[in-house]
Parts: sequence; structure tokens; C-alpha cells
Amino acid sequence: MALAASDPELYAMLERERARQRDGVELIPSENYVSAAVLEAMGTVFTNKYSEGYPGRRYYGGNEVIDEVERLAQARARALFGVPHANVQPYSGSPANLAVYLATCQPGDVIMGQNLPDGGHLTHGWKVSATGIYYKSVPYHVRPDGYIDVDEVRALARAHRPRLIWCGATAYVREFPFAHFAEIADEVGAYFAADIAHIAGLVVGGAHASPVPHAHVVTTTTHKTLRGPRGAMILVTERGLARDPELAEKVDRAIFPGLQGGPHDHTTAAIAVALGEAARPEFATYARQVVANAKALGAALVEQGFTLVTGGTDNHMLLVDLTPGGPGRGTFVQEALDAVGITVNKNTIPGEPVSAFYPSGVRLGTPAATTRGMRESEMRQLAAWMRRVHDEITPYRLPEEREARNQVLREFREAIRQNRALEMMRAEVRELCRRFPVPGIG
Ligand code: DSN
Repeated sequence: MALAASDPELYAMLERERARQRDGVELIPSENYVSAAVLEAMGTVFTNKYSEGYPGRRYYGGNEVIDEVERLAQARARALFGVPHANVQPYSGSPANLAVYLATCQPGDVIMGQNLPDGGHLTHGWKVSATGIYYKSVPYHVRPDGYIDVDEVRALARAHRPRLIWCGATAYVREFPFAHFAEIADEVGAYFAADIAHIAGLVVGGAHASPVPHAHVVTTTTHKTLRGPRGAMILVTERGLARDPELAEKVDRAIFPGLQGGPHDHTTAAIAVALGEAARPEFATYARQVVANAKALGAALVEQGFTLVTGGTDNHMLLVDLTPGGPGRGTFVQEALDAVGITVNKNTIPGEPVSAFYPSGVRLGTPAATTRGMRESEMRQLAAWMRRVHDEITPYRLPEEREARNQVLREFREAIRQNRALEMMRAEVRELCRRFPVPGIG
């Protein structure tokens, strides 16, 4: 109410975003809907405080309550993941990962991570990221069938003797082979860091194997399958402390003062709430349903004639290979689906034939749709809509000549704006969404 009265311009935007989230199906695999309790914790007076340092060791006065909040979040993280140390201050996944480099490497050290176009993350050593600029990055790849090429990881590790090896991805649909990575890291004397940003909720819900018995350090964002606010955590495992008894202190120093100033205390509070929710039995039910929905969506897409990278999924995510309809069609499919209220993101596929700007796939995920209660039958309905949307835009292809691409995309955007069948599907999607309220919105 205060916002509507004091800033109607911003409030109108908020209302439009609420309507967008309520009336469309969110299938971006890294997004989710937080609970009303998490949302409430974010919008509290905890945002007013500065708290550089750690509980009991702050640079500012007045942190007696904040200390309790952060200790609660740390304790819940330790218990949930079964680790001896948790840092809950990273602003998000990228600084969390950079802190792992600061804690374990010197600039110029060799590091290994999954190649970005093969589904890896920018911060695992991609050339334009600080992690690829300040460290010598040796990327590994997925095989043509879409699975991580563990033999290549081993061969590259033996040849380049990395200081740090990452396992984790933004676009990988199969179970991560954590035990293999641990074995390889041990053989070459590397630190093994697991980035479980995408699958953290599945791990705590028992729907994906945990990296904790294998990795030295684990990073995760808190806002994806874990269903918390935007933030991140760094977990140091027993294995990590056995490798380096000072690893926890090094991680803490890397976050503050190495990379960050004051933690976002309202986010820490909301992380504590989300971790409390994730410890409940119903969260395990949710995590299993996320995977069941992804499998159902994958099977239905295959039935509808789509091609999936690796043929299916083990987790919350699917990668649709659109090359049978022509390379570089990810943008077209993403925008046409957007027009009917189904939100996905264009994505490269293994062996991408065009580029990251005009990728040949789309990435889908079920965490958000599952949170609002959608189940297997809704997944089948979504696959049927995707087929119809895809068929509506069959004539539109990415021209080989770069100069012609913008013009074709302009014509395409105009065509989808005027497409009557898409407009009718938009109404059907809205109808479905009305049956599945969004937490915190209704
Ligand atoms: N942007 C995240 C994702 O969508 O996977 C990774 O940082």
C-alpha cells in the first residue's frame, strides 16, 4: 500500500510483473517462486543494517540480532547439506565461485571447468569471465551424445595438472558424476569444487546425489531449485577440511574482505527461512515431483516429435535440440513461446552449429511450474502447445548471411504479433495458469 501511494509509477510495473508471473508458465530452469514467508523476510528492516564481518566479529555495532539471523542460516545450511562449514554471505553465484578461486588458487593457476557452449557456467573459466582472465582455463566438453566426457576430463587433468576442477553446469540434464571428478582431482592433486546452483533443491530433497562426500567445496545459489531469495552459499566439506584445515577461514576471508563488503542481511534472513522450508518432508516431495515433471515433459516432447539432448533428463531440466527444423532457431522458438505466455530461454546445444547469439536449442525446466502445483498432465499439455507454436513458425529460419538476420527477425516479430492462432493459445495458457496460484501472488 505504501508503495502504491508513494510511487505509483513503480507500483504499476510491479503489478504488471505480478500479472506476467501469474498468467504465464515459467519454464526457465533457473527460476522459481519463493514462498510468501521468504518474500516477507526479504522485505524487512534487516535491509537497513551494515554488518561487515561475521557473527561475533563485526565492524559495526548494533549487530546482536543480525548475528543470530546469520548463525541461524549457517546452522540450517550445515544441517541440511551435512557439512561442517557454511558461508551464507555471497551476493550471488558468481561472487561465490570467484571466492573459491581466491581461497584455493593463485592468479595464473590452471583451472578446469565445463566449456560454456557445452552447458558450463561463465565462472568456470570462460574466456570473458574474470575466472578465464586471471586463471589459465582448460575447458572440458560433453561428448556428442551430450554426457560429460569423463575420459577427456581425466586426460586434460593429467596433461595440465590443474589447481582446481569444477563440476557443475547451467545446461546439463544428466546426473553429475561427482565420484569420478573426485577421483581425478585426487589423482592430480587438485581441489574439487562442485557448483550445484541448479540442483541444490534436488540434492537436499534426495532427488539427485549429493556432492558433499566427494567435493572439497560446494557452491550454490539459493534461488533456483532451492526456492530461496537471490543469493548464494559456499559449503566446505569434511573432505575439504581434511585436504586443508584452513579452507573454511580461507573461504570466509575470500568473501569478506576479499570480494564483498556488508552482507545483505534481509537476504540472509530469507535464506534462513528458505532453508527451514527445505528441511521439511514436503520439500522432498516437491523435489521428486520436479524431476517427475521434467521426465514427463521430456517424454511428451519426444512424442510430439522434438529431439532432446541425451534423449531425456535425470534432473529438472531439458535441452531441446531444434536443429531438425534448421540451425539457429532458439531465438524464434523462445519469442514465439513468449507470445503465448510460456517462458523458456534459448540455449546452445552440444556441438552448437551457429553461435551463442543465435543458438540452436531451448532450455526448459520444471521447478517453478511444480511449485505452483502443476503435474504430469499439465506437462503433456505444455508439450502439445509447444508443438503447435513450433508449427506456427516453421517457415522462419535463421539466414546464413549475417546481414539478413536482423531483417528476418523483425519480420518474424511482426508476424507473431499478428498471429491469431498464437493469440488464441495465449488465452488457453492464461486459463490453465488461473488454476495454479503462484505463492505470494495468488
Ligand atoms: N543465469 C543462470 C542460469 O540461468 O542458469 C546461471 O548463472
